[in-house]
Amino acid sequence: MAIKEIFVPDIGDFKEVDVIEILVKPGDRVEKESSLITVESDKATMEIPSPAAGIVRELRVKVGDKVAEGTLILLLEEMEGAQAVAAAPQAKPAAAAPKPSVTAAVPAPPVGETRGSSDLAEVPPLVPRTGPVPYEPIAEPAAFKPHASPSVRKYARELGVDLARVQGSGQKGRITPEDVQAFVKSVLRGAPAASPAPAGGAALGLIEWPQVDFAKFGPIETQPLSRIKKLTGANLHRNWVMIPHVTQFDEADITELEAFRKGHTADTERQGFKLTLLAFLIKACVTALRQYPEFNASLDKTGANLILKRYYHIGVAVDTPDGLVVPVIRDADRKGVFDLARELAEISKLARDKKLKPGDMQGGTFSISSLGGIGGTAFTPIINAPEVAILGVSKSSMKPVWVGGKEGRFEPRLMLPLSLSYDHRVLDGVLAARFTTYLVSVLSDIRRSLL
Ligand code: CAO
Repeated sequence: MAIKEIFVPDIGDFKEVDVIEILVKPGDRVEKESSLITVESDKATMEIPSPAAGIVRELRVKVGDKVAEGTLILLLEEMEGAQAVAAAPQAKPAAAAPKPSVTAAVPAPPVGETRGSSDLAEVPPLVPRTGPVPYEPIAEPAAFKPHASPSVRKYARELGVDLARVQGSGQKGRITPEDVQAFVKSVLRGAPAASPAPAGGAALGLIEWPQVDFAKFGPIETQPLSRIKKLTGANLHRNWVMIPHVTQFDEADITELEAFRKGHTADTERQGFKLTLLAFLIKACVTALRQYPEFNASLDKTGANLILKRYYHIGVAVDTPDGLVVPVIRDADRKGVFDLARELAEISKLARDKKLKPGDMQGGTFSISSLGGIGGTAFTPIINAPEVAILGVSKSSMKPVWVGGKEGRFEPRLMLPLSLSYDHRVLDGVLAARFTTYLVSVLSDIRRSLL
């Protein structure tokens, strides 16, 4: 039996496409028209079928490869009677068939067109296309379509899975066979399945997520989200949707605190670390959490009980090139400001070097997110569940503050903006205002937190 090379056929306007699935392995027997691989461009997903029946002898592409017309896909031991060795993209099932106006943008070559390359000189004419070139247009808002290859759609259909409810973990949010399996497992376990924004919206009875072909309006570039962004994004989304957030804003006069901090920076820098404002904020928060223990707490699974924690593990949001992480400083109540500053430097370095272990980010009881080194006057941080509150810190600035009562005067004071988001199921506005007022008083009189 002759070994034949199977190449990527003419794929219309697409110069280079990604291999996103390999549907066969060496030793597999394939029929004519069975799908061999799935490729994907910015706009389309298509399966390349076998132009002949035979046994797959050797794969020459792998997932993630970029291929173009003429790329060798595999070696096929052809069965008798098979002629054509150049594959042709397979038309999609009717449900995924494009609108005529869209397919017109990807013209099919004339029937019988041959290749110009000498390597491919022996390749017989392309199998004529029997249908439109597969093209998966981004649907208009009325018809949200999950991002999945035809074979994954088929797999989902066989299992009775509604792909709109499956979260895609592949490139550009594409749904993989493993995502479908994970979804089925989660349903069998009775766990609520994660769902992307559109399906989540549908579950809430909202209108569908707008699906826009941005490329229609100008040049675009697609950047896959980092693993950290996907993970934190899913957590933030859940927390934002499930926790009724309220944010209480306040300002602390840190004029004295800054003077104290600056007075010690040279000393700590000699010891090899920076005495940051954040270290004082951690200390002040612990003092306020001791005073208001409901903020150092979590709801239990039933939502009927509040679990007050007698330990103070403070999470600190750290920005890294791959996204936001929240390492935890343990037993912050038992550490001095200098120790906290030293530890902060260590964990933010570990975070940026991607060396944090999962345990370093667990067990937090309250979090602080500081954007003070960057700018802004206030923001609404999202609570880091199962915690019930988070403190956002913005950039301090000199402000004229009225001091001394009726006979007083304006004085330039360094004011630090604070934004406390809290879970309104657990904490009410009065308590939150008391917490921030107390925190402001602690920060304004550093002796209170240092004692
Ligand atoms: N007001 C004014 N200036 C401030 C300030 C504040 N609240 N906080 C810090 N600064 C200044 C510092 O004085 C320092 O200035 P110098 O370089 O002149 O000394 C500079 O900003 C950098 O501060 P720092 O080195 O002390 O770092 P930090 O404590 O502000 O932050 C860390 C450390 C890890 C929190 C920070 O690097 C970070 O990652 N911030 C982003 C947090 C984040 O992503 N939050 C999520 C927001 S919601 O998505």
